[in-house]
Amino acid sequence: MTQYSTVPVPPMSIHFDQAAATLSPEGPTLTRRMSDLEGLFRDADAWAAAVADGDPIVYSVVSSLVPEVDRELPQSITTIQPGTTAEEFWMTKGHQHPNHQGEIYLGLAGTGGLLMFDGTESQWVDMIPGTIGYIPPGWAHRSVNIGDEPYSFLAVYPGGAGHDYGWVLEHGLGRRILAGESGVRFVGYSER
Ligand code: PAN
Ligand code: ZN
Repeated sequence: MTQYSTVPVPPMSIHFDQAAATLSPEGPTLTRRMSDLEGLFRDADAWAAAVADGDPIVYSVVSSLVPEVDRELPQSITTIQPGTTAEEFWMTKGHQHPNHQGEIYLGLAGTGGLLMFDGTESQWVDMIPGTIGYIPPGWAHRSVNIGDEPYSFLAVYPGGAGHDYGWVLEHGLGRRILAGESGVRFVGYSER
C-alpha cells in the first residue's frame, strides 16, 4: 500500500443532510461574526456600526472528519446569512490557495454567487441549488449571499491547498457585490 507521511483517514460514508446543511460525522465548525471581517467591507464605518450593534454571525462552516492535509480531499458546508452592510451583500472573507489548486462548490440552498479574481480579471458565477461552481488553480475566491434566505454550498478541495487570507486583504477581489434596484450591482473594488 502507498506510504503516506500522515496517517490517512479510512474509507467511510459521510451523511449529508440537505435540509439542515450538515455533514456527519462532523469535524470542526467555524463561526464568522461581523468582527472577524475587519478590513473587508467597502464602508468601514458601517462595518464598525454592525460590530457594535450585536456583532451578528455572518457565516458558519461545518466540516467532515477528513483533515486538511496533503492528498486528502476535505469537504465543508458554508452557510452565509442574508444581509447587507451599506448595500454590500454579506460574504465570506475570501482567500487564495497558496499552492494553487482547484476547488469545486455545489449550491445547496438559497441564492448566491462565487466571485473569483486572478489578480487581473474577475469572474462571477451565479450559484443556485444544483450549480457546480469551478474555481481553477490560482483564482482567489469569495462567496456572497445575494438573496433573502441563508445561502449554503458544499466545497470540496485538496487538503494540502492551504488558505491565504492576506492575499485578499492586499489585492481585493476585483469587484464588490452591492444590492441594486434590480438585484445585484457590480462596482470596482475601490469605487465608492
Ligand atoms: C470554503 C471556504 C468557506 C469560508 O470552504 O473556506 O466558504 O470562506 P473563507 O475561508 O473565505 O472564510 C473554501 O473555499 N475552502 O477552500
Ligand atoms: Zn477555497
